[in-house]
Amino acid sequence: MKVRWDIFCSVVDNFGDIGVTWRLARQLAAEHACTVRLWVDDLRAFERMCPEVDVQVSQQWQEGVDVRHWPRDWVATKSADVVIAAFACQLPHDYMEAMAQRKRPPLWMNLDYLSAEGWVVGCHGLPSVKFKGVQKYFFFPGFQPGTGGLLRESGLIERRQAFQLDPEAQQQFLQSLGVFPPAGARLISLFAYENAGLASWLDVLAADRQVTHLLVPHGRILGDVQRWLEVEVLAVGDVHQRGTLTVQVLPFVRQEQYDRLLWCCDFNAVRGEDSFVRAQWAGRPLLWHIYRQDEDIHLDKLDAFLGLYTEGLSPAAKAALIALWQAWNADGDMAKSWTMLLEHWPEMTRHAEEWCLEQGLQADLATTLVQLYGNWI
Ligand code: TRH
Repeated sequence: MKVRWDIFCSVVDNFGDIGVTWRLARQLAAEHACTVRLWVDDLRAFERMCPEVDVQVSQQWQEGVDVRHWPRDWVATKSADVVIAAFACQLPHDYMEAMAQRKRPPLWMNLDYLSAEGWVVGCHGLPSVKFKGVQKYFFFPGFQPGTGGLLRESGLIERRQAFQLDPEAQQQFLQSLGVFPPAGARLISLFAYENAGLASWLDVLAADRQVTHLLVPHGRILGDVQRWLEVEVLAVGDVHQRGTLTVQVLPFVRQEQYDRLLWCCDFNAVRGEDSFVRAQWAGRPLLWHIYRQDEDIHLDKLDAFLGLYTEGLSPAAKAALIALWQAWNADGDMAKSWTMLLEHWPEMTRHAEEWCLEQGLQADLATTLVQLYGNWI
């Protein structure tokens, strides 16, 4: 009998909630032969990364996953064997009642936000609340042994490496997006929240001797790009040149295409949670715009990740990377730290691949979940 999974996703804002749960649901269905229902309360956010999604229907199959619109008025349904509440979302009361009515209670887990902080190892797998005898557990993704690991599809790193060794495949992919960078141009992708530090970065890129082609998927950073370019409008497909910098606006593409974009680029600016992880699997240097939280607690998360990621870098390269990431996350001046980072480019590039391979040694998040269920029953 196939194990049945219910994954609940409430879209708070942006694309991380649906991005993570959609990826997990697909992987459980494709690689672990699980029967997966993905309950999503906002299909419009989902449609952006999976254009086949029909936002009008309450049930549909997408890539082997039973996608359900999570309605405000819950319709009674049986509980699955494993229940995942993503990012502390509150399950419908009637569904929890259905969980409690099962002969054997389901394995109920809260899939938490990703953090590199040390306490995550101690908290991963601990019991959380109980509902009528059904115990909920914390599941923490992470970078260190003892955490739930990171989402990584089987063979991902090998596919990425093969693609990066195939200039023709990369060129074809970029051309399919209307991107024709001049030979030898440095390719950078830019996915970020609004950021006052952007102007100083673009200034230094435009003044550099090295030619840069900056690819900006449609999103929140566009306003800052537009202000810097001093143009009235900035739309998908627009290309502008300032000095040695070309800025091109791309559409928001499906997740698989976004992966390829990251694999093509020499440097990726990413944000939130899922794109941050995907940039690490790209094996290229990256810049993280972390999701802002109250009382600046996100800065602790940033420092914790930097602590892990910079291990093994030379002191000068480490200082340059930390300065750049801190400037980016505090609307600081990017010019000096970017110039510093460029001095360590080969080391940064080597290090990004090493970090990716090292992380790839950990069990991936979906496999960890499946193993956990196996041990639990
Ligand atoms: O969209 P985000 O800012 O999501 C955030 C974070 O997850 C944050 O931690 C959370 O609290 C908040 O949402 C609610 O960034 P993230 O996590 O990178 O998600 C973006 C998703 O969009 C990711 O799955 C990659 C995908 N994507 C595409 O599919 N196509 C694209 O063109 C781009 C740029 C992204």
